Amino acid sequence: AMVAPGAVHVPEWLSAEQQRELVVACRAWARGPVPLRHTALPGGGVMSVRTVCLGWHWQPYRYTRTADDVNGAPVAPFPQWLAELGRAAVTEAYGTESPVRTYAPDAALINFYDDAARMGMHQDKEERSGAPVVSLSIGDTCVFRFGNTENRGRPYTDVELASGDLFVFGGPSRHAFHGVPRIRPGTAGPGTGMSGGRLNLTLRETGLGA
Ligand code: MD5
Ligand code: FE
Repeated sequence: AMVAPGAVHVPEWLSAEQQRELVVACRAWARGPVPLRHTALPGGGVMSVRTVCLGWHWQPYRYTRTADDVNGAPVAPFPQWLAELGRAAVTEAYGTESPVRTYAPDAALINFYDDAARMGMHQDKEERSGAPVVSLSIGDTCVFRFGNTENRGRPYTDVELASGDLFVFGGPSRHAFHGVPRIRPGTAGPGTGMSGGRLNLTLRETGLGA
């Protein structure tokens, strides 16, 4: 379903098997070389979600190759199989007339939400590419707030993102404000591979080059 121009929600896109495989992969990435952690914010706070990155390490508010704000380790590589999944996602969302041939994500942010985790309204502006962001959700359902490009407030649309759902943000939706105001604990069905909480993977083209 097209939620706004360039913003496409595809419920139940990932199979149960794909979800379990992604959870297994994320568990391994969560152990290192840079561990899953609450990102420290410049103002002294920490994010309630826990994050691990692939390809490029996101720190507020830039991408680096090493996790200078965590343990100094080089970020884990971005695997080609995940880029292929990203191209399949863009094709699913936009059809074959889409920019799928050139979609080449080189970074992933993997966010883990426990029952109390939230993400405030923000824009993703660190990427120097007009390419879409691909979002994959696994585990508990969340309320995803999709806003406007002007400010954090209304108008916005609340969308429930459930396990296996795909969301692609491209075109004019790429720089919309968005956030996750709540998780719905215990809503993941059996067979997702998660034992509580929500996992979100976002695939991005940083535009930063090799
Ligand atoms: C999440 N993550 O569910 C969300 C999904 C993040 C983040 O917001 O920055 O890690 S990504 C949703 C997204 C990405 C890029 C653009 C837009 C939404 N958008 O324009 O609405 O953990
Ligand atoms: Fe975001």
